Amino acid sequence: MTPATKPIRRIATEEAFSIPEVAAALRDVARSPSVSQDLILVQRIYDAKVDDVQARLLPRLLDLEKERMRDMDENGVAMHLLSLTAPGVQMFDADTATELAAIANDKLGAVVKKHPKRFAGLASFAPQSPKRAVKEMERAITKLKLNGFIVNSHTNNEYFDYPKFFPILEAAEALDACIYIHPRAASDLMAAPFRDYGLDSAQWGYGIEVSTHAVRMMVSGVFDRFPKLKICIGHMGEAVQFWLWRLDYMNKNAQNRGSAPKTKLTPSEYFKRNFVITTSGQESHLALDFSIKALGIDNVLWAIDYPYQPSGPAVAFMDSAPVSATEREKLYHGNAERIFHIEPA
Ligand code: VNL
Ligand code: MN
Repeated sequence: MTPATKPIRRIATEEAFSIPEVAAALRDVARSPSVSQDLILVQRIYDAKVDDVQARLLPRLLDLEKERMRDMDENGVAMHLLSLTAPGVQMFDADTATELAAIANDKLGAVVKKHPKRFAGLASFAPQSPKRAVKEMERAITKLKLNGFIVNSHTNNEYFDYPKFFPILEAAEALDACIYIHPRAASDLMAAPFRDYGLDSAQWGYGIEVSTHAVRMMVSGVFDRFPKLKICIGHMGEAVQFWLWRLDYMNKNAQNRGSAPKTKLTPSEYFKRNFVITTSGQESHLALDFSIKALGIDNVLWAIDYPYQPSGPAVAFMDSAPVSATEREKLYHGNAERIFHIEPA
C-alpha cells in the first residue's frame, strides 16, 4: 500500500468578495456624476444590464459559501484570504465609508470564524477619516481576529506618503498587520490616457496606479518613520521589482539635487524589507522566476484574483512552476501564513 501523499496547502491571497450593502452603495455611485475613472468598472459590475457578460461577477462576489467553496474544492484550493473588492469603501463620503467598512468587517469576521480552515480575511477601513480608521483597524485585529488590511490605492487622489495617513500606517505597524494595497483606477490627474481601449482597470491602469503608490511610499521616507510596516502588492509586484536598479540610480540623483528627501535606505532595500508581492492574475513563469531572483523566495505569495480570473489556470501555473518542492510550499502557503498570521495546518 502506498502512503497517501498529503496534498499541498494552497492559500490564495487576493480573493475578492462584496456584501449587498456595499454593492448597493456602489450602484448609487454608478448612477451619480463623478470624474473618477473607477466609474467605468463600477457601472460595468454594479449597474450592469442583464445582457452584460460581466453581470455574473456580482453574484460571485456576493457568494462565500456556495459556488466559491465548490470552486475551491474542485481546484484543490484550501483557503481564500478574502478582501472587500475594489474600490472598497473609498469612493464614499467619510461617514458612509466608515460605517460600511465596519459592516463588511463584521460579516468577514463571522465567515472566517465559521470556516477557519477555508477563509481568512483582510479588514477594510475608511482612509477618508484616519482617526476612525485607526479605531476600526484595532477592532478588526484584536476583536474580529482578521489577518491584515486591504486598501485600494489612493483615496480622493491622495497617497500613503501624505502625513494625514500616518496614523493609519502607525497603527498597522503597531498591530503587526500587513496592508495589501490593491489597485483601483488611476487618480484623476493621471487617468486620462487610460480612458480608452479598456486600459482603465486590470489590463494596464491598475498596475501603474499601485506601482506609483509603492514608489511614492519608498522615496518619501515613509519606511524610515515606520521601519516595520509591511505592504503587500499583487499582480507580480505591479512590475516594481523590474525597475529597482533604475529607481535606485535615479532616486540618488533626485536626492542629490534636492528633489527627493534623503532616506536611510535605497528603494530596492525598502522593497525587499517592507514589501511582499503576490502572483494574482499574472501567470507567467518567466515573471515569477525573475521576481523570486530579485526579491527572494520568502517575499512571493500565490494568489488567484477570484472571481476576476479562473482558479484552475492559477493552480496549474503554480503547480508547474519551475521551483523546488520547498520553494513551492513557501509560495503556496508558508509565506502567507507568516505575513498574514494564518495558523499553519
Ligand atoms: C478586475 C480584475 C477587477 C481584478 C478587479 O477589482 C480585480 C477586472 C475590481 O478585470 O475588472 O481585483
Ligand atoms: Mn484583485
